[in-house]
Amino acid sequence: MRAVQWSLLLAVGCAATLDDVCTAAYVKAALPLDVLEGITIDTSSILVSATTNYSSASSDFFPAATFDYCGVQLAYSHDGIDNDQVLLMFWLPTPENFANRYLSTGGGGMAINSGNGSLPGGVMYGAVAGATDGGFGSFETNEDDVFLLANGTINYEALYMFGYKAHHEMSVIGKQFTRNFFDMADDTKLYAYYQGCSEGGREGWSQIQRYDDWDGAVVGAPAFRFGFQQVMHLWSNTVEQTLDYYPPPCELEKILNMTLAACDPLDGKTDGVVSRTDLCGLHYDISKTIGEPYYCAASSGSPGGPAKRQIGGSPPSTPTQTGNVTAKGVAVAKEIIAGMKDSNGRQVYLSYQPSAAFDDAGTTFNNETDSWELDVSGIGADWVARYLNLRNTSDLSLDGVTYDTLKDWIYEGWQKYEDVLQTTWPDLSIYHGGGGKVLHVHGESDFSVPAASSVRYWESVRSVMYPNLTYAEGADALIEWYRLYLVPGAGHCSPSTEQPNGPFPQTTLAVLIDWVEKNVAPSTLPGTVLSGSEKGTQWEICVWPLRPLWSNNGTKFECVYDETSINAWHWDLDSWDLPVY
Ligand SMILES: *[C@@H]1O[C@H](CO)[C@@H](O)[C@H](O)[C@H]1NC(C)=O
Ligand SMILES: *[C@@H]1O[C@H](CO)[C@@H](O)[C@H](O)[C@H]1NC(C)=O
Ligand SMILES: *[C@@H]1O[C@H](CO)[C@@H](O)[C@H](O)[C@H]1NC(C)=O
Ligand SMILES: *[C@@H]1O[C@H](CO)[C@@H](O)[C@H](O)[C@H]1NC(C)=O
Ligand SMILES: *[C@@H]1O[C@H](CO)[C@@H](O)[C@H](O)[C@H]1NC(C)=O
Ligand SMILES: *[C@@H]1O[C@H](CO)[C@@H](O)[C@H](O)[C@H]1NC(C)=O
Ligand SMILES: *[C@@H]1O[C@H](CO)[C@@H](O)[C@H](O)[C@H]1NC(C)=O
Ligand SMILES: *[C@@H]1O[C@H](CO)[C@@H](O)[C@H](O)[C@H]1NC(C)=O
Ligand SMILES: *[C@@H]1O[C@H](CO)[C@@H](O)[C@H](O)[C@H]1NC(C)=O
Ligand SMILES: [Ca+2]
Repeated sequence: MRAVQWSLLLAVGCAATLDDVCTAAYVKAALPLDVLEGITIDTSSILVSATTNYSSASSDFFPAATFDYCGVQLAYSHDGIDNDQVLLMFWLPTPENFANRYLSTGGGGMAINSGNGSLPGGVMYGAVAGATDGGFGSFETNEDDVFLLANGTINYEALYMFGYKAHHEMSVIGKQFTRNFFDMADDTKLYAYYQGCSEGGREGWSQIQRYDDWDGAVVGAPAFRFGFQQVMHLWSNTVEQTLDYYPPPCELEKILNMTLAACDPLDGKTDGVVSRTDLCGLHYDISKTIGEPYYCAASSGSPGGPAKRQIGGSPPSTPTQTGNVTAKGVAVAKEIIAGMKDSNGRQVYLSYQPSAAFDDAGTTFNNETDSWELDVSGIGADWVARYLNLRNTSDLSLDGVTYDTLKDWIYEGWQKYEDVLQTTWPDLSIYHGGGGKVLHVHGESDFSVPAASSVRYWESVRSVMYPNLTYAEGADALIEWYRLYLVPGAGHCSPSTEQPNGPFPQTTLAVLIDWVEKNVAPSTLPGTVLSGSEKGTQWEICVWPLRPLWSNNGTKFECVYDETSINAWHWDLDSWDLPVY
């Protein structure tokens, strides 16, 4: 193909400009038509446009930058499937700025991409950056919109595209397209990367567990162990129903605020950041908040009153909330943090760390009864209604639902989607064999995907891949290529509003590039305070299983090995006979 089209692919050296290469004819000549069996690229589908002096704002995952790029959208189909169309979006740097790099980007929630939002994070490092629509109809269409063909009938193609197929196809096509576009010699190395958080973190792991498409991946707060993770969102609601107490949000916020204040100094530095949620859990009893007064001003929200807390929905208006923290409120908070149990008291799943906000526990105010009521988590409801019950609805009643019902739902989702969404395969020998590296980050105060979920997976990989080594030897061996960093004070894929003085690792892809291309391994991960009075302050984030600790009144920082704290992150899920990776 390249020989035939040589005339179009000439001079992509230093001499070529964006205008030379950012044309439909040039892109058409660079399409990797035969790169994957079963895939046909639609050569008439190409959209090409050059953008100069594009300014992308500072985000949690990359700093601000200004650059020129060539935007290319193309479509392909799977042979043998009717009416199939998958869209890919690539942003390509100028020939001058291209640094022999390719980056795949992922989505969030039930989206397989973040629109164009993550693409600057590649182009600014001289990488071609790609996003896929998964074949769901458009870049804006979420997988749950197309998951059912009819009530009772799963759209398996969409499911498997979401699960792992679409990303593999994008990487293979995107890498060869990059080589062709920049006319790379066969013996020139193209470095391939990935960056994504939440569902995007799960998408990253879906590839690392199966392929060696990438040299390095940045995976944030992965929403993996999907059968557990989605039902986890219903745990707080089920606790409220079981204990028959629906706390005003302000009461839980007060418990949270007092927890933060009490646990902040336990890491050795009083800075508004709970860097050691493990010590918080071990040493702070939230019963101490009982009787403390709380106050939250009334807020006006969307007209129409109570609405389910769906992603993107605006909150309903709430009245002024005043009172004292109750024993019942504390009982609800304690049960949430203690994690899901079955009716025999055996542990079903892990939970959020103390210091995480109680988002899943949000209640809704009924202005007719003048009371706070159950407000079922939208993510949890969508999972059970759609993916387990196969009904075209996001509504779910929790009437009659017990702790054992949640366990049944987990088992059903785990088994049904084990090979496509669960995404906790612990043997990474394919990726590791290909020389791949992983930087895995997770906010320690994550309120949506428990930080302990990432710790559990890292531990599963260690114990499965290095079964004959001691814990320390196995950790050392794993750290050679897969590092986990718990980010002090951070929430879900961003800094938390309650701990704005905490850092966020904004330059992780740059760190990964140095590790992959220059063999500069990060002993600590750099983090930056991204807002508030401490904005710009630099932090070092410790590599798991080391834990941060200040001494000398907060002036000396160390990453320490603390077995009691490490053990506090490990949950014995004794409700299950099967291993839970
Ligand atoms: C590029 O954009 C910046 C700000 O966005 C502006 O100040 C500058 O003049 C622009 N440069 C060109 C060449 O258009
Ligand atoms: C994404 O980028 C492409 C290429 O620059 C552009 O055509 C498209 O409008 C962008 N989409 C959005 C939603 O901004
Ligand atoms: C599901 O319901 C939505 C409206 O809520 C509708 O647009 C869509 O066509 C329905 N899908 C199926 C498969 O019935
Ligand atoms: C919790 O702390 C935040 C930040 O200081 C404050 O804005 C909020 O009002 C507090 N909430 C309660 C219930 O005290
Ligand atoms: C009470 O809520 C309903 C919607 O549930 C809304 O229409 C009504 O305006 C509210 N009344 C007051 C007094 O806020
Ligand atoms: C809250 O506790 C204070 C004492 O700390 C008491 O004076 C007040 O009446 C209590 N308020 C309520 C609503 O129970
Ligand atoms: C599919 O299920 C939803 C939710 O139960 C229901 O509202 C809808 O009417 C059903 N659609 C059909 C075509 O039966
Ligand atoms: C661990 O040791 C057992 C028994 O000596 C051996 O069969 C197995 O291959 C070893 N596993 C690894 C991963 O080295
Ligand atoms: C400890 O540090 C805090 C904050 O920097 C400071 O206010 C305090 O005086 C210090 N205490 C001692 C004993 O040095
Ligand atoms: Ca602190």
